[in-house]
Amino acid sequence: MAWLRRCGGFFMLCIAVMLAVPVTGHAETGAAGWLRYAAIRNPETLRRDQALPAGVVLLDRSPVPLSAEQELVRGVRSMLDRTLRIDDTLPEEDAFVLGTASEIEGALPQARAGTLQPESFSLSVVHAHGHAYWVIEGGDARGVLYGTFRLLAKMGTEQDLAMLHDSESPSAPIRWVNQWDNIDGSIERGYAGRSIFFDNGAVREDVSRTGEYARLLASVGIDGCTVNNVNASPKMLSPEMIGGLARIADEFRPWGVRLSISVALNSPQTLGGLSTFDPLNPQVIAWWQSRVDALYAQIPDFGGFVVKADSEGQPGPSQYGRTPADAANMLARMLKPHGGILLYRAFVYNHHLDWNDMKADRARAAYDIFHPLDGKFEDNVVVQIKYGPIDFQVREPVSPIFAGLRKTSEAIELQVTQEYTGQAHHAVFLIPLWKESLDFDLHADNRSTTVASIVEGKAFHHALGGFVGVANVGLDANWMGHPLSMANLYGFGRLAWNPELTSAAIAEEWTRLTFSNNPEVASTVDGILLHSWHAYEGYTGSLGIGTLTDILHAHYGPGIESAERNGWGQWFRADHQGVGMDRTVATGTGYIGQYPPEVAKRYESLATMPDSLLLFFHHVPWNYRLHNGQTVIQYTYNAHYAGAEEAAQFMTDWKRLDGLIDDERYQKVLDLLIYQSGHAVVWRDAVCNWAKSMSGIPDDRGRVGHYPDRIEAENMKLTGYTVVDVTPPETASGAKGVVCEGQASCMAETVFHGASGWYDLGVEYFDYRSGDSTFRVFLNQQLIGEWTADNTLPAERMNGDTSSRKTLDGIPLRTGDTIRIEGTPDGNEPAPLDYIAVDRIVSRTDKAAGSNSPDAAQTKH
Ligand code: GCV
Repeated sequence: MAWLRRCGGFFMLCIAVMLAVPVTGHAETGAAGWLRYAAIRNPETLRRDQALPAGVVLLDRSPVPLSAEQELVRGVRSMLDRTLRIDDTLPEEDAFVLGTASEIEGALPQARAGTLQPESFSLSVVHAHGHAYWVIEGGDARGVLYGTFRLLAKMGTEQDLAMLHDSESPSAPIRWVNQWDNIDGSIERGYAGRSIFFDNGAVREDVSRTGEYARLLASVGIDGCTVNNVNASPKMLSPEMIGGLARIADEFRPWGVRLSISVALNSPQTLGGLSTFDPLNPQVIAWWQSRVDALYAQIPDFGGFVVKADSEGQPGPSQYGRTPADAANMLARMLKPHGGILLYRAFVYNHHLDWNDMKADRARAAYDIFHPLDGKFEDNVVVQIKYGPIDFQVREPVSPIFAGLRKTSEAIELQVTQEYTGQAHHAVFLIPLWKESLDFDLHADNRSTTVASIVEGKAFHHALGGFVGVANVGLDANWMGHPLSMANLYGFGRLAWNPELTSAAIAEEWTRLTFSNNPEVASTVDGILLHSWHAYEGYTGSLGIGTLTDILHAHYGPGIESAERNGWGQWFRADHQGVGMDRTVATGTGYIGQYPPEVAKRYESLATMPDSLLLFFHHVPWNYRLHNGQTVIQYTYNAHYAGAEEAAQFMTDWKRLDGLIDDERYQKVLDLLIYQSGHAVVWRDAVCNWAKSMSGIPDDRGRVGHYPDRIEAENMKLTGYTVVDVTPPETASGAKGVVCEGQASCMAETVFHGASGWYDLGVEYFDYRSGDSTFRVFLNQQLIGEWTADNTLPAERMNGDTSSRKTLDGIPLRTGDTIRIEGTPDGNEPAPLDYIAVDRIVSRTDKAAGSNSPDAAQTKH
């Protein structure tokens, strides 16, 4: 198939489906993200220099279009092995022509695309003077850049460019990322190393990575970045810091990314030395004005402020009896003359709620506080709202405040960094979750009002609006820690640009650009991505109960009851009789009444309540029967087992890519998926055992609490190891483990009493954040496996965060064999063990030979 040919008088680039060329030995760190511009391989490339224009002319040489020109040259060079010639004027030959509307009008009037809004673009091939001009026309400079990235993405995904007639506009003006970077260089809920912006209390000397980040952001249409934590340091407004921020803004500017910062409302007091931070106090106002002036003096395109106030210990206007509108408007008025905006987060709630008060409900907070203020905000204030009323859980209903602000601009806050969704250790593609929120129809005023249409500003005719993604990239080479997490950053940008895009389309684009156009690679990676949220929900927290993680610490592994009996309000109120929060109007907290009537009616009644959110809204008996016919308890068991099985399948699926992508990323993802499949079992067992002991109802399939293939470490013959209780108990099999303390090394030994055969031998151990214990496994006297527990998991003790599995595949066991584990502690990590699992397998070789004899197997070894 030719990828380049003449067609109907037009030159066109038909980039054919790439041959499945095996890739071997070519290492990639992931630093390029989806901008790899991998070579488009095809044997029929002989005519390419006839069809592809050889030159590019840029009609506006200001910084943003210049980036577009450079990017086009870079992308074409890398993908097609051709260097475009840069011309100053329209050449007498085919050329790429880049410019804004007025420039195109002057140079190539035939090419004008009609009215283009700011940031929009149009792509077309225009024939004039006997030549073909590939025109990238922007509504403004950013539009030229976005159009160029789109064209390059089309090439990179091997789309047929024959009819290059594409016109796109962003859904909304605000398409920002927030970074939760602290000025000491750490990142709150960041899982990919230290900050690219800050170090040691200041902007870091070398900010080159920030420019690379801005390029990635711009490539998917993101136009703003808030560089510091919403739990903001007042020092963000010091003169030295503003100087540093100006350096970052210089890196952002060529990519059309505006810099903004989060501010602490008590800064006038803590930094300015005033006795108050009352937002209506004239001295306070004057102090803020001086800071805003200083910022715009150095950063003329400064984007504005993000404010977290009266939330989780952050100071706020309530201290002076003022409202969020008082505080927001005071700042917004100063930003307005410069085109700056003020994003005020609706994440305002009391984290000292009374657990014994059955009417108390954290979910109510945003609506209770912000709905009465509707219409009282300046028009450059945007209320920034997390998709659900709690906190980025694996599933939540959409926040009712989206429909509760008719006269106030709104932005949806999505969390790219996977705080509650596996961090940098589990593959979880979040686009389907976000799509469910964006597509949800709140039926305000009895008409269709999807969340997407609200934040786009269309539903209620808001002046502004948009999308904010908490990204938290770090200095690690691959930005997000887990290579597959980059799909979430990509997807956030693509959805913010166009929320109508499907999850499948986004997954496919990302996979092709990031890994390969090889159909085997694309379908395998897409399959994993598109099933991953469902799998994760399955093994962590189904039926809308929330992510059953340790909410008081890392928010990572299972820590189920940490959510109950405290002031944080992430309760699910489980007891022996039942489970779930009663948020009904009739008998519960009344939260459901905050939704528009049609939605409220659907949620209020059990008859119309969707199973997927049942426990978020209703308290029901464990044996309550779902619409799907299963009881709550049995569904809980089934979902957790199914989720863990899906996670194991991801690992198997990924192995199909061996040799089809570069070794480095192949191995890195494989290791992560192996870990994830083990940790999914930890989750599964913790939640199922907890639910069983809470409800007293056994699994009707007999799985929960019965593990015939396990040998508990506490039941093994121990030398040096001592038995300890693990808390919470469900995070260790049998609620106990063993630790090697005060010894150079320890041993746990058992005799295998099962039938002779081939087995996968899983060793469940605990891997603390610090300390690199080593483990060696012996079959009789033969060393069959050794490893170091050097993963960076977020705890320093035995629990659901640190429980990990090492599987030794294909071990031939005979009845009477001795299995011995030797653990050598390191630092504070006492080589802790939980159990070993001996899972019978039938190897491919033996299947072929019709034998499962360990004797035969051992001979072959
Ligand atoms: C930046 C959750 C997170 C916090 C975060 C907060 C917020 O509670 O755990 O780390 O603080 O949300 O969004 O402000």
